[in-house]
Amino acid sequence: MKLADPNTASPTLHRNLTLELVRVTERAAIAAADWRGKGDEKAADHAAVEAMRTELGNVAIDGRIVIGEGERDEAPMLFIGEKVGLTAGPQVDIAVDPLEGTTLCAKNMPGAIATMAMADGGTLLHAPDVYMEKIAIGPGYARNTIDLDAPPAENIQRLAKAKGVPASAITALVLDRPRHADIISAVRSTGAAVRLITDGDVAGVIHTASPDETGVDIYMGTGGAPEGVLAAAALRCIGGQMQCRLILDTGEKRERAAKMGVTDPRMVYGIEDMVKGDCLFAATGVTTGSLLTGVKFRKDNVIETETVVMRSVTGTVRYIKAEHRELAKFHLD
Ligand code: VTB
Repeated sequence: MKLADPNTASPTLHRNLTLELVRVTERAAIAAADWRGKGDEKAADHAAVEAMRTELGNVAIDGRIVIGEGERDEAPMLFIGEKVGLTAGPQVDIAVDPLEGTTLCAKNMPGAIATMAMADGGTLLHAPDVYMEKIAIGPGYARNTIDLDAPPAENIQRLAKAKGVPASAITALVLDRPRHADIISAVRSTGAAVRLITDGDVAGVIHTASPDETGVDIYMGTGGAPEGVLAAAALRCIGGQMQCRLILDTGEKRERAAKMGVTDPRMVYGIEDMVKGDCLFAATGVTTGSLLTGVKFRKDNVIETETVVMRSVTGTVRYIKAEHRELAKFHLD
């Protein structure tokens, strides 16, 4: 894949910031993990949000949340437009999902993560928390191999042709929702397989980037817009294609989006439209899933985390296993 020229790359997103992101998602994941299996989605989410916000407050950035927990009236913290960080450093846009998969965490099921992305100010899609149509594939295919507006069966055929395999060798990852019944049957009608997930499409999209490992070739369906921007940031770092459209199906949603600068409510966004320049992406496992190991609270008072962090300037992907021994800051009981 073509990487950014380090000489012209964003000076804001310097390499050491990657570790700051890791600290932020680690802290959110640990806070959420304390709520695993307690059946309380709200409490788990709240703990992650608060922890993420606190840790972001230590980072030397002048940050602005562009997409995340919701709008000011519905989200007390990390709301869209909120300023975060020490407000002393460079201006950056931040997309957050402090607990991606609140249900997974509350039920202690695989795949909950704490995740965020950071980019230069004004370069991440600024949009309300609405649903988003999405389609994504990994790197190595010709541009426009997929088309959000083509029928699902056609996208499978096009991808199979591009990969040089029969459609029956393709696997599509889809969120298991009644709204996806047509997509699921259309995909199966081609002979392709469908892998259903109950939640967590950020990891789902990331899985398309390594089909040999994950067995996932394509992601299709409707999920949250913040998750869409986060996944786009990850693919910006590791390669791949993605097309998305905000679902602005009421006047009220269109108005909210317009206030954030969305002038064309039907626009199809590619990765470069959602993440216009260099970015950093990080995710820490809350519950063990296909992407990351979850938080471990060890008997010897050590907390273990696993985080993946990516930087688009170089395309470097790091998996960071951490052992935390200074536990007071996590405010765990
Ligand atoms: C989507 C998806 C997320 O929740 O937001 C989904 O993007 C919600 O869909 O990854 P429903 O409203 O149909 O439940 C996740 O799966 C987890 O937050």
